[in-house]
Amino acid sequence: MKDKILAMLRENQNVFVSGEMLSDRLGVSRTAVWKCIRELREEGYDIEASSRKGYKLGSTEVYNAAEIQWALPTRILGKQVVYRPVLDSTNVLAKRLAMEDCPEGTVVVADTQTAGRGRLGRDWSSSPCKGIWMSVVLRPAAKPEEVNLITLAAAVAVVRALKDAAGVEAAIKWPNDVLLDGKKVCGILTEMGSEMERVHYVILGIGINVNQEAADFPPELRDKAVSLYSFCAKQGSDGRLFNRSEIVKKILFYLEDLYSTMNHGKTNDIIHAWKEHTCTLNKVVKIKDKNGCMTGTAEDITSDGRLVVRLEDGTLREILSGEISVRGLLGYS
Ligand code: BT5
Repeated sequence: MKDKILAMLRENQNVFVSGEMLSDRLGVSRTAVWKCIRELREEGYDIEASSRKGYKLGSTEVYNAAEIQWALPTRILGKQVVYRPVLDSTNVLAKRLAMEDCPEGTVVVADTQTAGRGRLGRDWSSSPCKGIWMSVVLRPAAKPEEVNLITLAAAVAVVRALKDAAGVEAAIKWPNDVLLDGKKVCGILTEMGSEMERVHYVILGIGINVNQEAADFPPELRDKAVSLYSFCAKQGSDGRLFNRSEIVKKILFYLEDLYSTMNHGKTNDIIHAWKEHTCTLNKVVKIKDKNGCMTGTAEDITSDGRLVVRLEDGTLREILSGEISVRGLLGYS
């Protein structure tokens, strides 16, 4: 019944709905309606109550599984959403669920991560209640070496979602960073369980800085990290905070579209979309790998997502993973 009341309030967001109407429609007493309203308030919903006018749902953000699933326009992704106020890492729980055979498209979100992870054992700073820390379980019909494309697809989905949510044009630094104004607004960590030829599951971890102010980042990140909110505030926005559930929905929507394109073998569409948004091609890049450091120009990416770099001696090198710095970005001048 609580869900039905919430649905009716949502249909009339920011408008009063009378208690009488709610109790008539649902065939329950006004007291029962009031009890549900109290529970919804306890869950964080901003519901104004007036003895004359009834109940009005405000627009304060609520971030939980039900909110993400409300009017979610997907078929697979997000059909199961696991929300936790606090987790060590959403990737860790998603991996456990994947190993327990959870349905494809299961999404894990947390308000806070105490041990958020980046790639190569690095940390991911996850300020409480201000970012999107989510992981999606996928089971692609792909070979392990093709999984790179999922990271590229996720970066495109994030760029599209940020554009929808805030009208911003974010840029993708190969392979997994999404930047605003040259600073990192999102990082993606793709992990998989596989055999030589077969992928069992992929955990796509996406971290987005949404509503942080500069002071919410540890001092060492303040020059290289940015949130959607602080970027928009600098551009002269009205200073409103962003609704994380809405952004998660948009990401899942775009990701599902790209993922199904990929599963239908149209990998070129992913590459094409990625190229539209990248800030890496035709730039001088520094590559760090186990053999040391090399400089070259990023010329292209291959159909499986490797970066093609022309080194200073004129030879071409394909990079599958690892670290690159792009001249002009994140401290490489
Ligand atoms: C990444 O690693 O960018 C992948 C980050 C993935 C985070 C998500 S959150 C949900 C899911 N659960 C997890 O535990 N992880 C995923 P990498 O390319 O290695 O970048 C890590 C580096 O980015 C760090 O060493 C810092 O320099 C910087 N960094 C850390 N936290 C940041 C933040 N919140 N915003 C911007 N940069 C950050």
